[in-house]
This record gives sequence, structure tokens and C-alpha cells, in this order.
Amino acid sequence: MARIAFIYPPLMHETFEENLKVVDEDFGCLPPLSLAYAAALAEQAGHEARIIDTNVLRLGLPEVERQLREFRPHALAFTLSTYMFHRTTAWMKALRASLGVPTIAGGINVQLYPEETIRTEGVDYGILHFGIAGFPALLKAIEEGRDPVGLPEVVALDPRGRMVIGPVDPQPNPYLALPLPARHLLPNHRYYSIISQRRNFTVMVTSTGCPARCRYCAIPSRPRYLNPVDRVIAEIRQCHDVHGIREIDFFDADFFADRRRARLICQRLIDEKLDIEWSCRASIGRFNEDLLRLAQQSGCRAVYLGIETPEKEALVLLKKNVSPDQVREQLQMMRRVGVRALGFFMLGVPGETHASAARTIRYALGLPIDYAQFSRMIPKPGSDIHREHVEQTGSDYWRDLVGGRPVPPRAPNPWSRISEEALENWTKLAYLAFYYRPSYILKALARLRSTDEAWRSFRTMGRMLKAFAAPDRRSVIDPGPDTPQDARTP
Ligand code: B12
Repeated sequence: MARIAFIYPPLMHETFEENLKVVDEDFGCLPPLSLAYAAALAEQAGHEARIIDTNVLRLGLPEVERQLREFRPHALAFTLSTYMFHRTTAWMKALRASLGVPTIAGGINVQLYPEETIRTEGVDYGILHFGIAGFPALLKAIEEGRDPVGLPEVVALDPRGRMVIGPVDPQPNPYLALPLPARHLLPNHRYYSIISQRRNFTVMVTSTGCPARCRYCAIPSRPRYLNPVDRVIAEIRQCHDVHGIREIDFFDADFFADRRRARLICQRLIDEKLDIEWSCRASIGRFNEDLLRLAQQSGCRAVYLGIETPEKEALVLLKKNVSPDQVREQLQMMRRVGVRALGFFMLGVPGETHASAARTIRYALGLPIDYAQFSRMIPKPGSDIHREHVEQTGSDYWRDLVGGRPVPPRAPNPWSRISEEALENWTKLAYLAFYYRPSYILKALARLRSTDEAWRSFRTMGRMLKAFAAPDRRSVIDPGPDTPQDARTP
């Protein structure tokens, strides 16, 4: 039996991300689900696991080092996103140096950029896909002092410095072999999201991939697997009974994508009489009133919808098959049923001008939604737009970033016709215009259910005001001409 420490370093906003800094920072404190899955795989193989979530516990490197010295791990494990790549690998490097044990990285970035990942200092081994066969095999090899090069799903360098990717056994449905995430290793009472209302709160994912093909999103490129309903219910029941969880945010790209399955899950939640409220993400047009009523009865309180933009041409180019009429219809239906709506909007879509950005904000203000999130459109790693971006700019921004090559602070946006600075200002203005309406504030106050929630909302409102108090408003007040010369050239 080996001791494995799973470390979740501090999440920090990076300039190249789609959200404003203040939004990223106030999004909440959510559990590291991927690490909880990986830790469950380690425990299933008979090892002792510990997760250190530095975000929720507010720990710095020296304290983590101290705790690890006590735990005496045989290996250190991390999840690597592209965005957090350098921050995470800096922690890997530092902890490997001070503890002298190998480091293992799994997660989306290893999948996207295995070569750059494995050649980064501080990373000893990578795990691809779900790691069901590979992770236990790798831990066993480390424990027994064997060379793991060539093991299934393992990415490693051979003695000659060549990258070797072990064979990947295509699983029909990895969920059938995945244990439930090890939430018993997490401080479940500490987590919350910006809009959560109850504690304990957690996030859950019941499917991977997405049947929609929106070109700006990275999720459609991932294989589609559905966790069987019985397993989903078992996970929810465990959350409820063992971890005192009373609110769940489902992070599936579209929880209602498979209507039959969604209906079954809702019906089972009703039958099992669990005291759970939940929210999820869904595509416009994918759920009807009947299904939403059942969801509401089973505890659904909010649905997040990708509304993005009212601009018809951009919607077609991005393969986002919704019309503003459909959006309104769906939102009115949600009002009738009594489920809150959060709309995601993007600024900087193809052909974006000052006039269209203003239209998007007015559109958001005119919709019956309870929350809105405004982001810049960026070429998310793994999305169609990203592939197009590589062709248009002749370089892969993210590959260069993780490969340690110099990159500008933001990936150039060759689609939008207004500058990055102006886009940022429009995004700030969108938040101010949406959240600081007296009518909105009154409604938000009426919605509050606890002092904890009230405190979080006031703090976020205060921080937003402070962050947006002194933006360069010139580009918003005097937007200038909508001409191609106005564009920031890539
Ligand atoms: C839930 C979720 C979260 C949760 C939990 C995050 C976590 N890492 O656990 C929260 C809300 C906290 C979160 C935060 C962030 N997320 Co997130 N998140 C997701 C989401 C929706 C599902 C991930 C998931 O749990 N899938 C289900 C499990 C079963 O699959 P998995 O994550 O791939 O994990 C399996 C394997 O990959 C592997 N594995 C993963 N890590 C490790 C580690 C080891 C050691 C081993 C052995 C195996 C292993 O084992 C797992 C089980 O088999 C994905 C999108 C998606 N649908 O995949 C985005 C996604 C991964 N997130 C993304 C981003 C950008 C972020 C943030 C940077 C956002 C921010 N600005 O703060 C942070 C970064 C967090 C981090 N350091 O990883 C991007 C990543 C893009 C990229 N290439 O960088 C994605 C792809 C969404 C998107 N925008 O396209 N996220």
C-alpha cells in the first residue's frame, strides 16, 4: 500500500481566460471533482489517499509542505487544466524538490498536449483518459520501484528522452468501471457557488461530451459517455446521507440532452424523497415544460443556459442553433414553472462591433433571467474555433503557452471588429448594467435565503463596483466607428 497525496493548488485568474478577474474570483469555492475521482481510483487499488484543496482551506506552499511531510506520500498527484498549467506545474516542481517523490498529472491538458506536459519540469508521469487501468498500474510500478514506461494510459519519457504513450484500452463506458468520487476526503461543508443557497453544496458530473456542436465550446470534442441512472442516484444518495449535501450543481454540458434519462433521474429523486435542491446547465430547446415541471418537483431550482448573442450571423457561424424567439419562449416557460434562469452571454463573437456589443447587453437586460454571465469569446483549447484560430494565426496559442514559448497575454481575436480593451470595457459595462438596476437589486434581495448567501452577494456586488469603478470608459462612451480598421490585428 502506498500513500498518495492529491494536491489542488490555488486557482488564480489569468489574463487569457474568458471571464473578468472579479468574476473568476467570486465564482465560488468548488470541489476538485477530478481529483476526487482519481483519489477513489487509488483507494480502490488499496492505497491511502489524501486530498489537499488549498483553495477552500486557504493554504500556501509552506503549510502544504508541512502537511505532506507528516503524511509522507510516495507520490504527488495533480489535475492539469491548460489555463492553470504553469501555476500547477510550479507547485509540482517545488513539492517534488522538497519531498523527493514522483509527480503524476492527469486531466484535460495531458490529453490535449501530452508532449509539452511531460517535457515540463516537475512532471514525471501523465495519465490519459479516465486512468481506470493506467493509474493503479502506475502506482503499483512506483511502489515496486519498476519502470512505468509503456504502461496503459501512462505518458512518460524513456531513458533516451523520447515520449512514450502506453496503449489506451477503449472502454465502452468508463463510468461502469469508475468508483464514486472520494468526497469523504473533501471538506464538504466549506464549498459554495456564487448562487448556491444551501449547505452542504457540491458539484457533480453525470455525463461527458455534448451532442450539440457549438464551435466555440471544447466539450463536443470529448467522447460522450453517460453515467447510468442507478449510479447517478447512488452518488446523490451518498452525498445526501453521508456528506450532508443539500444542494448540487450538475456540471454536465447539457443535463437534459437525453430527455428519457433526465426524466428517470428526476423521477427517482422524487421517489427517494431526498432533501436536495439542484441546478444544471442545458441547451435552449432541449427541454419542454413537462420535463421542467418534473425537474422542479425533484428539486431543480436553476438552469444555466448558453444564450450567447442575439446576432444572427454570429449564431450561424458558431453553429449555435437558437433564435432570440426560441430563447424568449424557453425563458417564459421557466418563469411559469418557477425555475430560475442564468444566461451565459459572449462578447467578441464573429463580426462583433460596438453596436452589436451594445445590442447584446440590451438583449440580456430585456430577457426574463435571474443572473447573467458575460464572457469574451476565446479560442478554447480543443474547440473548433481553436482549430480555426491555429489555421488563421499560424500558431497554436495554447501549445505555445504550455510549451513555455513566449505568447501575448491574450490569444488574438481575429473575428471581432473591436479591440480587446473595448471588449473588456463592454463586458464590465454589461455587468454594471445588469446587476445594478434598482429593480434587479430588489428582486435579488427578495430571493435571499440565508445570511451566508446575503453576505456573499453583498461582497460580490461591492467587489464588482470597486473593480469597475475606474475602467477606461472612453471606448464605451465614445465607441468610435465600426470599421475593420478598428480591429486589433492578430
Ligand atoms: C466540473 C468541472 C470543474 C469543477 C471541478 C474541477 C476539477 N478539476 O475537478 C470546477 C468548477 C472547480 C472547475 C474549475 C475549473 N475549470 Co473546469 N470543468 C469541469 C467540467 C465541467 C467537468 C470535469 C469533470 O469532473 N469531468 C468528469 C470527470 C470524470 O472527468 P475528468 O475531469 O476528465 O477527470 C477524469 C480524468 O481526466 C482523470 N483525471 C483528471 N485529473 C486527474 C489527476 C490524476 C492524478 C489522475 C490520475 C487522473 C486524473 O481522472 C478522472 C476520472 O477518470 C469540465 C468540462 C467537461 N465537461 O469535462 C470543465 C473544464 C475541465 N474546466 C475548465 C476550466 C478552464 C476550469 C478552470 C480553469 C476555470 C477557472 N477559471 O477557474 C478551473 C480550473 C480547475 C483545475 N485546476 O482543474 C476547462 C478546461 C480547459 C482547459 N483546457 O484548460 C473545461 C474543459 C471546461 C471548458 N471551459 O472547456 N471545473
